[in-house]
Amino acid sequence: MKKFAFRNGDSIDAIGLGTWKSDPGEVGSAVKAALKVGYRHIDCAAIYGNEKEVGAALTESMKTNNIDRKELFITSKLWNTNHRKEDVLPALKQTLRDLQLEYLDLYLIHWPVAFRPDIDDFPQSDDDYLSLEDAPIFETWEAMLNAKNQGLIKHIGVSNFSAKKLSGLLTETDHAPEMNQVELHPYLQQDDLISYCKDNNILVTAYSPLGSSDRPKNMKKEDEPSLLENEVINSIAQKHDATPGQVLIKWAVERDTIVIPKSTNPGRIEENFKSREISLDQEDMNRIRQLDMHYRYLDGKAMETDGDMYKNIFDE
Ligand code: NDP
Ligand code: 1BO
Repeated sequence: MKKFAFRNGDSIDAIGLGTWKSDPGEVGSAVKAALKVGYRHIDCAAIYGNEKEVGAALTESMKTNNIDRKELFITSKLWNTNHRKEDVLPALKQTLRDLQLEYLDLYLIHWPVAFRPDIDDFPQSDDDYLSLEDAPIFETWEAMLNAKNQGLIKHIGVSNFSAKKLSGLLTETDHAPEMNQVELHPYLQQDDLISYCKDNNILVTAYSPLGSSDRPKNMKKEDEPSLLENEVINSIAQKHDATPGQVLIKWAVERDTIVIPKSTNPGRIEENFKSREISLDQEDMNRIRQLDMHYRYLDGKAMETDGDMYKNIFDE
């Protein structure tokens, strides 16, 4: 398994298991199936509402498969309702309890947007947000850093941050994020953001690498382009006796990003992990490069305000 190194030399496996939309009753089996076939990296988040079941599965699998905690790489994310500096540690501790862990390998600020702490997961109106004056990202970041210094997190990073937002944070802290987790796939290649991160020693994780087709209806547009049915992806898959999913995952790893495909299907969990066995050549990479159309499956609108407080969250 290809690995990527953090600034202190710790490493993260290139392929992890995504858990968003993995339903209660299914996510535990998915995690167990993944660990059995060799995954050691699991991507979680408090907002996914399934960390308790993931935690139980991790504990059971570590025993059954004789896996040491140190072999695992577990990521979780701070939800938008917990950006105030005093809310970060309690949110992290809840996640640790749910995951039955003493520390996280990576904790990310999930979105560069703060919601009021008393709302239910998603805002209904602009009144449900906290402004950046009420909850400055820098203070959230400092609280993450404190948790890291207490040994509760090995690495800290962000998610859904544009180069502009990263650069804003870098001017305020000596401890740059170690990871930026963003949407990346052949239709949204984001070369400039990847270069920015590379130049600043920030690792990049690609989310929704297969097109996230199981998103809830209210987060989907009509007539979304399908990555898995794309002709070029399918012809490259045929050429290598592989599946379209494997081509998409291998492509992400080939361009030096970490990738976290979600599946609750044991066959596809294994198929996705085996993508490391295929090789894409330069011609394949060139053909996939042509597919970029800056298309976001997650356009961020669910996070934006009607007023000016949080607009254009990807800064483009
Ligand atoms: P993905 O792009 O991983 O797609 C998941 C969908 O693809 C599911 O419907 C799954 O179905 C299906 N699938 C999985 N493997 C295959 C395969 N080999 N062939 C065909 N279909 C397949 O979507 P996600 O949006 O879930 O992204 C992956 C992960 O990234 C998330 O689960 C989450 O952990 C993270 N993420 C983070 C975000 C953030 O804001 N930081 C935002 C979005 C995602 P099935 O389960 O039935 O196999
Ligand atoms: C609101 C979507 C979050 C997925 O990580």
